[in-house]
Amino acid sequence: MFRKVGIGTLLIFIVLLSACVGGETAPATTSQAVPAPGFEDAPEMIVEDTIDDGMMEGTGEAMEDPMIEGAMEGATDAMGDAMEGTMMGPQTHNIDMSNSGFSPGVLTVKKGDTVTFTNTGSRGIWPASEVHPVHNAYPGSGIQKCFSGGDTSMIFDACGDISPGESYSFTFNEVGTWQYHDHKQVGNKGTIIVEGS
Ligand SMILES: [Cu+2]
Repeated sequence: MFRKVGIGTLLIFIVLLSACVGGETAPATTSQAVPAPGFEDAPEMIVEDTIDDGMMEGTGEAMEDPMIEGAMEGATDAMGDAMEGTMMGPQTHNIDMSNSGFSPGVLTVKKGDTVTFTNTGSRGIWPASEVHPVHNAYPGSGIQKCFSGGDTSMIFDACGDISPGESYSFTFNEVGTWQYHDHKQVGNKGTIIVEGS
């Protein structure tokens, strides 16, 4: 929230700066104008004009400063990231399951994201939460729930073989580091890191 306000303020500031710089090219500069008769002795006007010109020139130089340009680019990037994070919503990530293991072996996602495990191997693969054989490391999970007739969508367990070419998807709503394995080849393991949204 603060970040958005900060970016908005910066953008307004940039617009104001642009307006100032634009004004510099306008024919309104009066410092070199010949004072009207009778005003030669008005030092206040001359001082004012000098200050205005000085400010405008200073602003123009600041806009060309690479440090300022870098900050502006950074603000634009930050805005893009913020939009991606808040407007794109939950993402879906893919993990390949082969006969020899999972790829990527470590995957970081956001809370609410879905991971789709696709079998690219040639035998049945059964992804499930650690710890073999009970599969209860992920909150609420447990291999006994696969066979109790209840809703298995909330447990991190495929509850059976995923055939070659088929996939299994699970949505991670628990923040933490969750290890899993292939129940048919227990040495094949992977890790899903779930970060808060
Ligand atoms: Cu197992």
